[in-house]
Amino acid sequence: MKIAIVCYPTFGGSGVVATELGIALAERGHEIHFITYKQPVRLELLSRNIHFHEVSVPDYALFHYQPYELALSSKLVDMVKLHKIDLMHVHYAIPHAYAGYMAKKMLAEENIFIPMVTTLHGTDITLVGNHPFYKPAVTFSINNSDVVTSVSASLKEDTLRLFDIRKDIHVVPNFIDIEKYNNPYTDCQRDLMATKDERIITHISNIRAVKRVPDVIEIFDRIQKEIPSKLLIVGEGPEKEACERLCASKGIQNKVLFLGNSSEVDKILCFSDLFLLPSEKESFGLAALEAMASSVPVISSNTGGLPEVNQHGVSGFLSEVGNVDEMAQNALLILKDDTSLSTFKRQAREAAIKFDTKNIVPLYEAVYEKASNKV
Ligand code: GMT
Repeated sequence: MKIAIVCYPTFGGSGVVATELGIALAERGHEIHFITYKQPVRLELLSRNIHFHEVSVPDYALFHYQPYELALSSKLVDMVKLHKIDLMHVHYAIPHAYAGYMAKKMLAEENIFIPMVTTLHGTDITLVGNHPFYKPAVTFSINNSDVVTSVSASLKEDTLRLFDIRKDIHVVPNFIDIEKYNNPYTDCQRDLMATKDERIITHISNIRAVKRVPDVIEIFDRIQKEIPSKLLIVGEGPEKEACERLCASKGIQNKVLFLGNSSEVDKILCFSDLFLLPSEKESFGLAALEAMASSVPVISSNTGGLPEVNQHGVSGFLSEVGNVDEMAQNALLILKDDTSLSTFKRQAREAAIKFDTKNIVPLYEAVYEKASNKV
């Protein structure tokens, strides 16, 4: 099929999933057209089956807000016609599903009928989309998609609870290329980060309030009092400075490394012993899955879709949001000796295998088939 993928090109999980999906579909013989405002971060190599079309929004002084949705829907119309695209797959409801719907309507005027699949990723439903300013438009664009998918059963429940939805929602979980992680050829430079006797604890996120990074620091503070360890915080975001100040106030700034954004998380995870994800909300937790695929056990909150990913007592442990004492105790249980750590490492990897690309991407292909039969 010729598929247009609309996504955010940033480090966020929705953009990463959309990009990895496009790459996997291209490998399976589909022709993929990424349509967004910048080349997606994980799309390093363009290939015969992968194309990128940039949406540009020229600045015009009259506009207080530049109309991105308008430019995106016009670009979609032009690209669908030029490349004879069969289907649009939009990731993240705001504003992509809305722009996709407008493109569909404009194309229908020219007797071109194209199906649209919308994938809901999380904050488009639980945080932003639920705001009264956006809710009618989000409800409308979900109801007018040909097929809707969500990345977890929990996100499906949230969507049905928060919005007036008349559509079936298909759960298609996040996925990872299991071969890419735990790769014996990865250049695993552990000694750059810590000494031999130290455990390495990692957190990766966009350092927003929803991720509760201060809880990460609280948990780590308790761990480092018992076991020599280092904390690596990967990512950039608005809470970063406050977190740096918190580390300084606790006197642990020399044990916490803020590494900034990275497009090579597999290289960081390969030398990590434990992953912390104590989020307030998390529709799936792709970062936790990437850790597990790298044989890194996960201490997480039990919110949203996390219990569908992290198996309590197997790939790590889950606790109530904010229960940093319990999270630290469970972390110590995993880290206390090499036997316990290697058992959890093995189990984390095993629990990740069911989310391998080859098991999940065919579910999207089935969704495309279903959507195509609807127009
Ligand atoms: O919160 C993030 O890490 C970014 C966010 C996004 O919109 O890109 O991630 C959401 O989508 C990911 C991919 O489906 C999910 O794995 C994340 O759990 C989800 N984030 C939240 O629900 C907070």
